[in-house]
Amino acid sequence: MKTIFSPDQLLHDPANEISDGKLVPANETPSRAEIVLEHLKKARFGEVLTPKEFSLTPILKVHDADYISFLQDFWALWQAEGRTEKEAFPFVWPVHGLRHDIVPDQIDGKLGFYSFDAGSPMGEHTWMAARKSAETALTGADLILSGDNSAFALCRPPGHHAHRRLYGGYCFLNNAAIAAQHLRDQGVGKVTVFDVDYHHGNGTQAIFYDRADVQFLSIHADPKVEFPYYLGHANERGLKEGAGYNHNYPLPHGTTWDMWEEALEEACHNIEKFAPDVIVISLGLDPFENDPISQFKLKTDDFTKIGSRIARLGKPTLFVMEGGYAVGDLGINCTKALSGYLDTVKVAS
Ligand code: SP5
Ligand code: ZN
Repeated sequence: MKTIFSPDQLLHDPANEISDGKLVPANETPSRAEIVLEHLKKARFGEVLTPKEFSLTPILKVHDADYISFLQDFWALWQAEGRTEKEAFPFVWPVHGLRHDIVPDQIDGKLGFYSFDAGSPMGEHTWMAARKSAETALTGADLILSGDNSAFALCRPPGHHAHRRLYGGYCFLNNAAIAAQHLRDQGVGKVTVFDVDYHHGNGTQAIFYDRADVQFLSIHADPKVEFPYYLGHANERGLKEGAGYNHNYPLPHGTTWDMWEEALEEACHNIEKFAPDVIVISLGLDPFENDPISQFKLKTDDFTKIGSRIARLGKPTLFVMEGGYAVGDLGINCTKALSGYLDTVKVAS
């Protein structure tokens, strides 16, 4: 399995995030990608490619043009306001009862307009890193299109919380959705996006909610008690043509492998019924027991089992990295998921 990664993805390097009423050190750091890369190399996992360059076209299939312009122009606007801080946080949002049909001119208004949380610092290089992260996913999709049975897009910053025109949850561009849409546009009939991150993939769900050509499934902490709070319930089943093509498996805090596996089996059953041509895995490693922001209890070897079960679906599979913040264990957990997949594919073929 080839890995795709660009060192430019390291340029987004936030110092802090807002949590528990204060600024705390950022969880979503460049070291996350570095440690995964290091472990994949140590395991002689396969070739590491840098992503190809893409025009904005495949990104604009998923995100609105005004949102993309905002991400591109953010740093210039921030500086034009005379701001000297290295990163920006929104603090006001157009929630219920306020207008969201007029985009403010001023940067603080724009930051709130295009975000859903205050936990996703944006800096000078955020756009560049996010674009490269999306190109990493797109390059992975192209490998699948050219006949590779699997690929690993080492995306960072992550993507699954980003909506068509909203950032949040450390995500700016929805890498998995961009890859899935690209696969469709290049002639793949049906795509499944299966999200195993600890947090609900609200952005991906919203992007494909009214579509029958892209199935979305997510196993995650119950939004009643966990970020992103306002999406991810079991009764969200899709709309219009998309009705029946969305599946959420919210689980309680403290979930261990036994309960997680039950959801995995149900999800895999629904994937088999849908019979996709390609599967995109939103690979979050934050269900891990020692993850600093997660309350699931998966162990390192459980990631091997996840990879192995996905392999038994028997479809071309693109792995797209999402969350996972126990940096010391992230490399090994990610490698276990991917090698669990590969070892099972090898036995089968
Ligand atoms: C991609 C991804 O995994 N994004 C996750 C974003 C979660 N942001 C909210 C983090 C809140 C952490 N607060 C922990 C409080 C512990 N005292
Ligand atoms: Zn997560």
